[in-house]
Amino acid sequence: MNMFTRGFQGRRTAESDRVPPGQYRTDDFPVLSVGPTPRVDTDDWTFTVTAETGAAHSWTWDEFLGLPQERPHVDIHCVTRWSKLDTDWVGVSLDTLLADVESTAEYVLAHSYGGYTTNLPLEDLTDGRAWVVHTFDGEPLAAEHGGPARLLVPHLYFWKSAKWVRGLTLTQEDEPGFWEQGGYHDYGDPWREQRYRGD
Ligand SMILES: Nc1nc2c(c(=O)[nH]1)N[C@H]1C(S)=C(S)[C@@H](COP(=O)(O)O)O[C@H]1N2
Ligand SMILES: [Mo]
Repeated sequence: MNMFTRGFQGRRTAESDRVPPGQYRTDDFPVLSVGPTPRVDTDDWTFTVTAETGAAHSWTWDEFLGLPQERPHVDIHCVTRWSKLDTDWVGVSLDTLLADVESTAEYVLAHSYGGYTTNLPLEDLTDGRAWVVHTFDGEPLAAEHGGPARLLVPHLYFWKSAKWVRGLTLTQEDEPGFWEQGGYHDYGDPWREQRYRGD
């Protein structure tokens, strides 16, 4: 069986090795939202990056769709212990969205329509590790999963992937977001099981 699996998967890491400690694999896509689902019309949608200097770059929906598009194929890990392998998205790399932003900030607070926030080191949004995505599995991202667009930062627990994202604020100081203020880990690396503050 093991030989067969290895032959079938070629050089790819075995699926069991892609599920972090304390997680189980699911093929479902559970919805986890703190409050009601905001309904954001793409005509009214903007995405704004605000540097610590106050300088801001904004994109309308059409401008955002006009940026180079990438197709991340990634595994996602929710702190409530489900992991979903091989998810397919379309969206814009944060490398693209941050390219013209002058900043020496080290942290980012992501803001969502509806008021949710989450904090990350700026570094974790660069080098092809994070996107603002608008399509899941070939379909426009459903509102309950964060449509029109959400952050996708698959190497951290999924609460860092802010749904209905409307902007990023770059800051010198780390400012805890919604769940981080509520006792979740500041960083949230699933491979180190950083679920709660102190883990
Ligand atoms: N705006 C917003 N983003 C959010 C959340 C939320 O409640 N509001 N929940 C977070 C949590 S805890 C998780 S696990 C994922 C869930 O995404 P999903 O509902 O698409 O599975 O979104 C994250 N992003
Ligand atoms: Mo979560």
